[in-house]
Amino acid sequence: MSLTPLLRLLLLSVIAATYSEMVTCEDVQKTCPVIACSSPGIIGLPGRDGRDGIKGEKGEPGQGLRGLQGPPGKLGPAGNPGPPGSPGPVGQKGERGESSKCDSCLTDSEGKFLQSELDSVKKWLIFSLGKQVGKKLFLTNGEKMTFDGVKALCAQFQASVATPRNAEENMAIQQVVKEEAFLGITDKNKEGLFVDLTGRSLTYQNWNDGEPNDTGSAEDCVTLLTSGRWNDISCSSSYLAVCEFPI
Ligand code: MFU
Ligand code: CA
Ligand code: CA
Repeated sequence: MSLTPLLRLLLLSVIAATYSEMVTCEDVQKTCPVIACSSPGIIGLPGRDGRDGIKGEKGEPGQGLRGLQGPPGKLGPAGNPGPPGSPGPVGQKGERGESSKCDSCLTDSEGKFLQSELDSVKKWLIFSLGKQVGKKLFLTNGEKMTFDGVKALCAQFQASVATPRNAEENMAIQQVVKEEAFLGITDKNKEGLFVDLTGRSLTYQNWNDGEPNDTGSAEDCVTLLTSGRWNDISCSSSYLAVCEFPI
């Protein structure tokens, strides 16, 4: 709304007069006793807006619709390590390690050298003293002794009393000895039933004619005659000792 300058001036005059009349007559009388009081004037216009009041308290939550669920949050930090698990099953035996623990161990080449030397010595021994058949080596020390003496002698050398399992082995023993020798065969447990020293029955036999005859009911051991045939004989008699060695 635009007011003419004249109207604006008139309005300002009225406002000014109103404000001057807001000072009461009594106020004026205190300072100026000359002015006489008269009847009250007209009620003035409302005053200007007051200043902003203090901030109010926080309101109750609104009742609007719930929003959509947001995206998943970022990955949290790693947790603490858990307690140790129970021991697993025992693994397979590992391969042989380097011989770093023993100072006196042989190197591979030293071992190979010694093995070849040992093989040579075995051959000389077989050539000069014994007779090899398959995996058996028959050897005699040339001594005559009782059957129990032969057993003990052979056991001392991790060997057993010579026991031919076939004609070839029987001949090998025959070649090793030039005299009658004990074999690893007896009928001590049951008369007439000849078995080897492990108790197994015989699968090869080469008895001399008329043997075994258990002369004097006292022949429970067996000898190899120079002919290669077998005879039952007293175990307490003395004959050549022949042992068989596994090779
Ligand atoms: C035979 C053999 C005996 C003994 C004797 C001298 O008997 O059977 O074991 O060797 O000869 C007659
Ligand atoms: Ca007998
Ligand atoms: Ca006999």
